[in-house]
Amino acid sequence: MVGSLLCALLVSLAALAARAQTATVIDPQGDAYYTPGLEAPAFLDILAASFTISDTLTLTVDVAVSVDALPNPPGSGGVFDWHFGLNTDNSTDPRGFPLPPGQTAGAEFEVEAFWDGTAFSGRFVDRRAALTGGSALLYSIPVSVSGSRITLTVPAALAAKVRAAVVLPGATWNCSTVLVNTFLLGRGTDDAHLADTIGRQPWPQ
Ligand SMILES: [Ca+2]
Repeated sequence: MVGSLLCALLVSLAALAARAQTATVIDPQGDAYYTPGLEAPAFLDILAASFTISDTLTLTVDVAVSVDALPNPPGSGGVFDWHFGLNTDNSTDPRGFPLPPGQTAGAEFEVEAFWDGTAFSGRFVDRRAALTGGSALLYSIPVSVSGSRITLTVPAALAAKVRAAVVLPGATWNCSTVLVNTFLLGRGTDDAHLADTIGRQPWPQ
């Protein structure tokens, strides 16, 4: 009896672990511009982005060319940034990082890949502490590249924070590419140059 109950429980747990929620969005090619008339590089031109929720979070962005051999970002301390915003609660707008201290943005969490001219790195940011006077929490996360796809993986312990914070139906996610001329944006948004954007999308169901 105990054995069969345990077996049923394990089957249920396996089903829970296997059930992933995914959202994929397609974006036009040739629409990546820093400003009108100033074209951004094709590796910042988003063709598709996806967000999959299981035990971990997996976020992919497909761009118009391979990202296997990227140039140095222009400017001192510059990085290219493939960025996801996760807006788990549409009723709150945390202040500050990575924006200047007084500015707010809707995303409670950020997941992003950086290229600094030498290597890729991945970062997960929990911005919620800013709602109660604290500072954003930053974590390094795995990033991998293959051809024209960049894949970010949010480990289970961090993914659990996101899943627990989701307030449906207002939760959204978005994806954008950015040239950042100064790595930490405390100096103002003039340092960040948006290239391409997929606007807010419904949370994966
Ligand atoms: Ca595009």
